[in-house]
Amino acid sequence: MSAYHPLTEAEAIERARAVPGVFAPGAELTSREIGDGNLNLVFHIQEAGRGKGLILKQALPYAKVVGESWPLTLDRARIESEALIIQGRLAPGLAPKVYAFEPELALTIMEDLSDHVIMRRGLIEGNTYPLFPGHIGEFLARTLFFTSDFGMNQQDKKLQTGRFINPELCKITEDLIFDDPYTKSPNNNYDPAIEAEAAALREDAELHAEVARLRYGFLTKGQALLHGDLHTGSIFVTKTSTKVIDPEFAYYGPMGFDIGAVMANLLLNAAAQGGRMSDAAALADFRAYLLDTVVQVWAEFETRFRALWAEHAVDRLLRESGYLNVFLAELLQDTFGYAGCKMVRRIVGLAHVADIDGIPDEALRNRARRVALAVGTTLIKQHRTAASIEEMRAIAAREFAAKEG
Ligand code: SR1
Ligand code: MG
Repeated sequence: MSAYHPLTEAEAIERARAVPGVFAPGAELTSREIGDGNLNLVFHIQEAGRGKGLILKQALPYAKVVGESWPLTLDRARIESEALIIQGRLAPGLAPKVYAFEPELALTIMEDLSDHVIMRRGLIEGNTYPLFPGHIGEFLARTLFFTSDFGMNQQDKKLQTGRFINPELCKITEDLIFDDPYTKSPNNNYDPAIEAEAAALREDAELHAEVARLRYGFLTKGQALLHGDLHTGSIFVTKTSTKVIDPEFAYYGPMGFDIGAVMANLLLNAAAQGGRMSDAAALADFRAYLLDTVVQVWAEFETRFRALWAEHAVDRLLRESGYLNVFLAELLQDTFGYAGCKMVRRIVGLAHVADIDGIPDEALRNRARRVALAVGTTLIKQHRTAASIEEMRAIAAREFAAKEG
């Protein structure tokens, strides 16, 4: 019989106590279930009177956001813990330390990051993170390069691809991002006030043709081991530190899907701030910061990726043929397209973002949704001609002015 069962808080404390070298013997420990994501239980275990403790993350056999009617593999916990370990090794300091993985309980025990905040929350509150572009550029460049055919033994990469076959989690993405928003799906979830915009998504053949290309890329382009769900709710930050968490959607896919996810969530926050910040100068400043961050993330990523290529590219023909420039030009275009898809899904699809859904005023909330849809659909439609990251800044600024002006 399987030993799997959802842990009680008391059981979580006992598991945490068994991790050597963290808590004093016999210490009084408290547990709080803090999971606010869509899928898992998360326990925060602390010792009375001391700062940091441990995080225990346990996969549930169904999608928490929907309920037991949506069963979901527990193998995602293995994938997440293995991805965390790989990402932590490739990008030191940018992922939480994993202390233990207990497969029979689908349980990962990891570093407590409660001295950080979830980046989505920090941005909603109008905070800035000047070191973030360098940190996430480093994370993206190193994790994507060193798990790809550019930076990893190509036979080992094929074997590693096999360990990250993640069909159920990929299916969620395939449905929620690359299908549902463009059809009448029971998964969709949007305010009737934006019915006209939702209908336009369903009827736009030009848009469907571009989404189909991006969907096919997600299905087939096994370029690198992706995080797979790299939104700002999967990133913990302080002013000086960035930690990427939650890679349960990890699989071998197109690099632009991860980079685009970061861009999309910065742009969703920028759209949301139009309904949150009432002071025009403060709004302009914060949006300028967000759009600068978009540009810097790409620049930091590209600089590092080029340096890694110069020093570590394993493939002679790819290295010596000038292929890097061709690759990066296509990657930028993928980044635009996937960023757009990720914006659209957060407005009309199943799972939204608090940046926009938490805007108190209903009219401003729905205006922010229209703004986000306009930016997202433009990114998708223009992705195959994108030649510079500056075009992303320009598209966002233009749509903000057009829809709010
Ligand atoms: C049913 S899961 C919904 C969403 O939550 C996760 O964070 C992923 O973004 C997924 O698409
Ligand atoms: Mg997650």
